[in-house]
Amino acid sequence: MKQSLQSWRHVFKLDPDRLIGDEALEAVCMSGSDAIMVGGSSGLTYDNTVELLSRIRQFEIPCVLEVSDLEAVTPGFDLYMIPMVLNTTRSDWLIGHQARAVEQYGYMIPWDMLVPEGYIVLNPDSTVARITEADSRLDASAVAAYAQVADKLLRMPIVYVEYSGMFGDMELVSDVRRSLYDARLFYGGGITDAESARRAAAVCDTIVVGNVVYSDLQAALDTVRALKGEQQEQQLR
Ligand code: 1GP
Repeated sequence: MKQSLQSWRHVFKLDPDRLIGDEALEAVCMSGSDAIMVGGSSGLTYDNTVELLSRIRQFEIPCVLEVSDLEAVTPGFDLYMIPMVLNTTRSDWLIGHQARAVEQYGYMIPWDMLVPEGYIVLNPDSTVARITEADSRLDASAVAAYAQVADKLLRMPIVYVEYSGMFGDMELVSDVRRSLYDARLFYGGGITDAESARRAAAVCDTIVVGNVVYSDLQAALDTVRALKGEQQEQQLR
């Protein structure tokens, strides 16, 4: 599964704390997206995570858990993504919570199923920025520097530029991508239609689409079509 992550272009992020009907969930899982990431900044519990996982498991799409709350960690996911917030001002969100989790549960951690994500949180008004007390007013060169620390020093496989709730600065994202050597660049935030999906996909490796699933399902599905059309065109060339 870790290998297949290298080819993901489109991921839907679903929040166990938000309601999604069976038909909408089926449409999301059958959309042609490359994976479902289960996660959210608040309100995750064991129960709502297990319930969402078991509903997604009716379909074949890969399903990974983004671990933001130890209480919500449940077995049965394909991979476990471990966010480490690079631009937090509190070391807990970079490494403290993770170290305490290892201390408590180290003996049962399936290490080969874990994938660290170096998060750079850039929307100061987002829940994740507030919770992690991220220093989100960074210019492009500062963001690129964080990204390079993650990629070249810490050897993280994923750098995740997170604008959750707003569409970010695509020039900045493009600069970040140019600065990376090995890491895959995930971008998430404010992708609400085919056009924003295409613009983000042009400057990163993997786009993550969250909120619009709950506010406008059709537009969410269009974000997949926008990318799959692009892939078909590339194959025909
Ligand atoms: C959130 O990056 C994801 O963690 C997606 O953001 O909800 O704004 O699409 P949106």
